[in-house]
Amino acid sequence: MVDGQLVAELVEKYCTTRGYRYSYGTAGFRDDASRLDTVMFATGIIACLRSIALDGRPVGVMITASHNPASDNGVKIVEPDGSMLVQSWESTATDLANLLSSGSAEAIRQKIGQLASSGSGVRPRLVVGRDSRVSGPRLLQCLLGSASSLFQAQIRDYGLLTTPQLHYPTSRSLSMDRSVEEEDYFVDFSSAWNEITRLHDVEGLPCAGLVVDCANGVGGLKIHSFIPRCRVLSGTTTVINDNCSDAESLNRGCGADFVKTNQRLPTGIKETDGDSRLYCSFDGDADRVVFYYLNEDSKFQLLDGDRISALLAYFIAQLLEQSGLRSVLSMGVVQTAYANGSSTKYLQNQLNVPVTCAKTGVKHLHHEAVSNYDVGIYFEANGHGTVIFSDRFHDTVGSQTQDSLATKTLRLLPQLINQTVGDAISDMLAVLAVLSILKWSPSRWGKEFTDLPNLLNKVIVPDRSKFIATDQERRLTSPAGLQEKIDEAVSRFRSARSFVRASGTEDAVRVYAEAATQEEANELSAVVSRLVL
Ligand code: 16G
Ligand code: ZN
Repeated sequence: MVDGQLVAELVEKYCTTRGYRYSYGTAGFRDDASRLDTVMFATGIIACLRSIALDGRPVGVMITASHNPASDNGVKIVEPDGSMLVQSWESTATDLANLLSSGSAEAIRQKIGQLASSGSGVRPRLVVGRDSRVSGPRLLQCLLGSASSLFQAQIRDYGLLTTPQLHYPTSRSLSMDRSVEEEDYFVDFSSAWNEITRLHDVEGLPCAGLVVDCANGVGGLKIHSFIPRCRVLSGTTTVINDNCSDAESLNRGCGADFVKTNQRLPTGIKETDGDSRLYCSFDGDADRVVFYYLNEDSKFQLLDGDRISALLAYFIAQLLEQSGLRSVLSMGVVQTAYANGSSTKYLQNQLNVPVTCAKTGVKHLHHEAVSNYDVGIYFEANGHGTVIFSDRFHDTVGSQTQDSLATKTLRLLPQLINQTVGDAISDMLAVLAVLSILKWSPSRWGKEFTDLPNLLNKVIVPDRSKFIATDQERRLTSPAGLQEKIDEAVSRFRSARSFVRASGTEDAVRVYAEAATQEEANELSAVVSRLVL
């Protein structure tokens, strides 16, 4: 039995935020860092219980607030297979955090005493990492406060990591007979890159060079260790916004979210640069990436997650065709309601690739990709995504007797693409490999289809929980009558589509509108935004 006095002391020391309501949302707990001590202590307990429930298999904990401002932070739990915490445990995490925040001292002592004694002799194992935020080390102490003191967990703290780097050792710890090191991650992905580019005799990029904007986050630190290992890239890559020691500059005027949301260049790149390089931006924890280039008029052209899906689908469909496997293995793309209508049409009509729509949030897309396809390509428009290859894919491609270039390439792709979770570094390599093999310049990639003009608006409402969506968030069932009004508004515009959904990360609702012209998209957005208020 855990000593009640110890519980009381730990709670007093680590759970100083009281009377606040927490919720384990789309990407874990996320909030202003000053309020997260209590929730970190709760997360230490939940992560240990999850590991115990899985017979002591290692559970990951990543401390990050991704693209949010430097003053925020957050935490998410990773399953031993590298996927996100199973959904059924999310409410357990929320309930415990709220009990620690608002429960009576006696209720807290009893609950923690009971939870900490339920280990049945299994010692939990945790794998921990954090992004570059200043609050990270302090919040880590709160996590250790419960995991070490109450559960005597075996903890491997990797220090500064990108989110996908944390997923990597979490999912590999059991299959290796030695401890997984960060070096293994670098070696795995750089070897796959070197092998695939050698196989195709790639000696240069199909553009004047590559510029990587690291959002002044942890990705900046890691990319400097990674790029020198990669043939072709080491001589052609410029890294910018890589100052993760300047805490306040994180995600400020730079990074994937800034570029996608504002549809403009980040700090450090000027339109007058007017060159034919390919640019990409990571977000603060380097789990997503968007690309862009400057066209002949030096205008910014975005190549977002929809474009990445389309490029990979085009390439992999071609490889499957050349290997005689197009009708043997199923390939499909998973998008969210935010995907541009043109990209969906392109995939379905030009490439003959089935498209499934999932709810926003990586776990939903991942699930659809795994459930439906042998090659499941999924990207949110914001650049978050990856490709999943099924066991049947590996068996079929592995047992092909003819060893064509296409088949060899199909064997290498799953090593180049981080299948556990979206990964800015690995996704960047996949895109660069495909462009180099196809000899497509950035503008050639951009010409595959033309986006429908669109606008994403944020509306602050008194209570976003009133907005209940259905049909993968494309329609509302509540407030009553609102969807009918949106339908009526949409019917007045050409090639139009609009939907409203409550944000999972901010206290607001989002209004998406697309139409034949930018003026119409803007007008539709304004009309629907007024309906929401
Ligand atoms: C989270 C999701 C991201 C999604 C975003 C939507 C993960 C790891 N992250 O950041 O994929 O696009 O939420 O935010 O799932 P929203 O609900 O505020 O629109
Ligand atoms: Zn992120």
